[in-house]
Amino acid sequence: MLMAITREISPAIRQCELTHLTRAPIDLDRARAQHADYEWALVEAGITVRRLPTTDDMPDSVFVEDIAVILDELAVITRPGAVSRRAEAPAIMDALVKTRALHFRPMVMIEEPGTLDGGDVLVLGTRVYVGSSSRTNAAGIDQLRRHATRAGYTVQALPVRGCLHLKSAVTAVGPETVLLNPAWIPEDAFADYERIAIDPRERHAANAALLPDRVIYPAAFPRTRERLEAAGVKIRPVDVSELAKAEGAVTCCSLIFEV
Ligand code: CIR
Repeated sequence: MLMAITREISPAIRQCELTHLTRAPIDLDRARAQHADYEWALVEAGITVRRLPTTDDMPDSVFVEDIAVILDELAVITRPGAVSRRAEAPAIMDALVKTRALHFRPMVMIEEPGTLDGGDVLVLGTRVYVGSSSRTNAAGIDQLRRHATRAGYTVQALPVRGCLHLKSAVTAVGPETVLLNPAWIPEDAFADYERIAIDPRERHAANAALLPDRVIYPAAFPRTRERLEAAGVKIRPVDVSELAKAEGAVTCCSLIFEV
């Protein structure tokens, strides 16, 4: 059974971390409605959703993806690069216990001086790609490499330039297919995969959330959506315009794992 952890939007989201965007007013009610529709898209795909509560001192806590990397064999609790986000981890660990995610998976932690954001980790089969970014440092990458290698994965680090996370630049849209922004990630790093490039007029269009039979995809990128559909990708569109103002996209709002 597939399970997703999500987390409600903090009223403090207006004070969220921003790296490449300028602050724009966020309509909290609208953001919550959009987030609820995103969760509904997970439910429609047969995924059981567990939404965690939050508090008003965790502006970015809706972006649960950054706090853990859940492989079939182990769960890695990250140490986020933004200090303001480190308080988000205990509730996620608690939820992993309660959802039985840790029943057959050991849990390991990224430790100081390592930093790692889950948004920098792209898992394609037994390959793990990890972005070296403003959030994820060399020590964090080394620790992830050690843990994932032991579990049978190969780990490749890639530089992240021009965007926040590796998954701002490239995500999976099928078992052997990636969607990428060639301006932010060298295409040849993914030469072994089918590649779909975003429409260059839609810079933030490379983040798609792959579910077993469909892809959750932002309504804001119709031109890239056409390219995906032409390649046979089934799209469930979501309007995430308010979360986009917080520099979030669609992978970042859930942690999906098998229980
Ligand atoms: C941050 O800067 O940490 C948040 N405002 C956005 C995080 C988005 N996370 C993601 O795409 N994995």
